[in-house]
Amino acid sequence: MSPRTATVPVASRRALADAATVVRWCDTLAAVSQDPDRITRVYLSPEHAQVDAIVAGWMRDAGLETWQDAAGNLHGRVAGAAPDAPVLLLGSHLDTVVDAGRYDGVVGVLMAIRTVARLVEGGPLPFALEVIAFSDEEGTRFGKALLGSSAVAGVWDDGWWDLVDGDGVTLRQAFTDFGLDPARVGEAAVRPEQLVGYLEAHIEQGPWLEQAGQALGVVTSIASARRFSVEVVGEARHAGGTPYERRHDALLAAAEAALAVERICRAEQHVGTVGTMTVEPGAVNVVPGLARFAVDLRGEFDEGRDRVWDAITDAFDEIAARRGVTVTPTEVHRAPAVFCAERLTDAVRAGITATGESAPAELFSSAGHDAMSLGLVTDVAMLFLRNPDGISHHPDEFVSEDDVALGLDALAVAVERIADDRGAGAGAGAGARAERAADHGATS
Ligand code: HGY
Ligand code: MN
Ligand code: MN
Repeated sequence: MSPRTATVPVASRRALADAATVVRWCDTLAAVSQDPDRITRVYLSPEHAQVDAIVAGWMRDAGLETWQDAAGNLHGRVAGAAPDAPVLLLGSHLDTVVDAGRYDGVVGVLMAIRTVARLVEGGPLPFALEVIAFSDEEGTRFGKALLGSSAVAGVWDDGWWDLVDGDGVTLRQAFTDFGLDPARVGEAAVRPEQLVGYLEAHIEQGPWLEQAGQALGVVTSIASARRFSVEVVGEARHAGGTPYERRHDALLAAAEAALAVERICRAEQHVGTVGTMTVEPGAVNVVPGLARFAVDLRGEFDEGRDRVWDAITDAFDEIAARRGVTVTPTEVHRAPAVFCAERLTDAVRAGITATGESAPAELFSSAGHDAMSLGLVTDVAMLFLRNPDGISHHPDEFVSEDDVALGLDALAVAVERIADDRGAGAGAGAGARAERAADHGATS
């Protein structure tokens, strides 16, 4: 990471005003949760509908035309200079993990809305600007991540319909209950030939920008990921009368397996996490006969990720044989590593430079993002915002209003640069429109 530059980036008055709006909106949406004392918003839930209704109102107030697509994602668009103009997509997600922070995904959607409002004040761009608020990036409810953006990318897999949530509700049933038609999910797919690309602003969810003393960073690539649910079947037995030699303890086998995930990933410079574990029958005086746990595995490249997974399954096989249990992984999610497009990362870099940062930080994203789905059909780039202490997926997740403001200036200039690069004379030069818009305060 490049050292801190001599100049201290300063945000425009417009960006500072918009950042205050964005942060206030994040606080508003934080109150929309299935749990009274923490933030949890999952796909196809009443909270999904509620948060989309609120954000759609903000989109319309900013002059965007809004609609919900066939997979439950919220879209807002302003037209380009010509009716058949291509589309530049911006956005992020509004769903959350359990007991989430209030900025993961949300801040990127709201920054996109304010950026579109700011740029169109100078008249239409050579492309339409479309903000997408994806409805399921985390995979919290059904285990499979990126459901919303997978539909938009046209890679929906009908095998997902039978995924079930913690209450045994299938994805198909949840779709229908939400008022969507499973047979029409394909209609959510964008037409790649119409796209200029996809830009996503997001908190870093790591400590590196803070460590580098920088507010913003440009993402080079996004982690390759796989997720598994693992079932361990042993034998429930009496806790008192069963000698160790006769035990097939599913919990202890699962515990060893979880430690093997950590040991192998540390050794191979990957990250593997066991985030959930359940045990049955779940009685103090019964040797557990069944355990289930989830594995989240990530790496910079698909090949390395798969090699590490092979080593993990070898360890599972050894534990199973030694303990006389079965250990059965089932893959529930897989996303290839996505490498951001130079054409768009150059624009993001120009945006960061325009804020006064002479050596924009560049970093790999070990967090997954909707840009991974969009990267299957168009060029993508991401702008990261400093995330103090890297705390995320936690109520203490934070991003400063000043950094949001710098991010808004950078995003506006990045879009302008993309417009200028298309040689359409959209502005007097990269950032010209953004500069003009910066001279006066936000309109809402
Ligand atoms: O899990 C992730 O990396 C992202 O926050 N969904
Ligand atoms: Mn997340
Ligand atoms: Mn996210």
